[in-house]
Amino acid sequence: STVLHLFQQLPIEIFTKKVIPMNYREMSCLAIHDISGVGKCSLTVALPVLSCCGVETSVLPTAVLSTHTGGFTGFTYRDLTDDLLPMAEHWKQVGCRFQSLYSGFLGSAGQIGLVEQIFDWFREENTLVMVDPVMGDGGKLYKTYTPEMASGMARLCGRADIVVPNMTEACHLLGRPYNPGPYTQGEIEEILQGLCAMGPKMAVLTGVWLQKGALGTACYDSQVGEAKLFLTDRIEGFYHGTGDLFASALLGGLLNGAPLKEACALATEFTWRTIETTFEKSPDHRFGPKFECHLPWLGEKMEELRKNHP
Ligand code: PXL
Repeated sequence: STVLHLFQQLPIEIFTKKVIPMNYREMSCLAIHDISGVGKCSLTVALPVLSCCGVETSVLPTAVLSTHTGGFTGFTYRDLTDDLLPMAEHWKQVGCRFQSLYSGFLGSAGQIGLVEQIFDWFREENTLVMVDPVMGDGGKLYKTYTPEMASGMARLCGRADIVVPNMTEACHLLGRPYNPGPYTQGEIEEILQGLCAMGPKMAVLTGVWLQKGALGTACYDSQVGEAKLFLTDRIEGFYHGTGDLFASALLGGLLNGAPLKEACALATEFTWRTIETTFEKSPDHRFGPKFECHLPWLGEKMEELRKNHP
């Protein structure tokens, strides 16, 4: 019948019109992190946040864990080091290109070297490379982090356009003794400039505070030459996964056209909103930040950015 005929035609029309070659896409990202099944950090945070920001995100999982390593014991850990280059090679074969490359938690010194190589393969003239040098927090290095990884992480940061360490990581990278805070504005600026001296054009620091009751982030764009601080009311407690949440939202803002300070302000507010909900509603913060209900807010902010920075 005619109806059946039309129905059979329809998918052919749609498919032929929608075949788009997998070439360079604006607002795209290759996210290189582990995937921890429970605990909401790394890829289980980067993927939803970047998608919400309108960024087409591909993932290169460095390891599969049952949970993240912060606060849980007995977690499983499946290392995927041997899969990294074959996966990236396949993407090269099928013509993948990415506007941004974003690395986070890495499991070994060997993995850091492979990520450097993958950066080299996919970096183009205008690629934005973000390195979150995930190494530790609260003055302590994570259980999986070994001293051999230090020089590799410094090298990887040197190849980034933007780095996003917390205070623990920044001090470790710069060989400074860890200071639990409070910090002076001069100290914060010195650390940000020290990070940029390692190679990246931009540095963003999390976990900064000048006085009790406040906590936030600071950013420095060496091309603009000014540091900016973004402070929010401190909410007591320790919140796993919020560094990844912040870095992902920051990258989303930058890819949507925001200058660094605007992206940093937005990502700081998004993270603070999430922490507030986690504080109110989560009996056990190890299970991750309650960010989902704040994604619509983030999505709206990204739409505003696209309108204001076409
Ligand atoms: O959020 C950083 C992170 C990522 N991945 C794994 C982790 C952590 C922090 O503890 O353990 C596996």
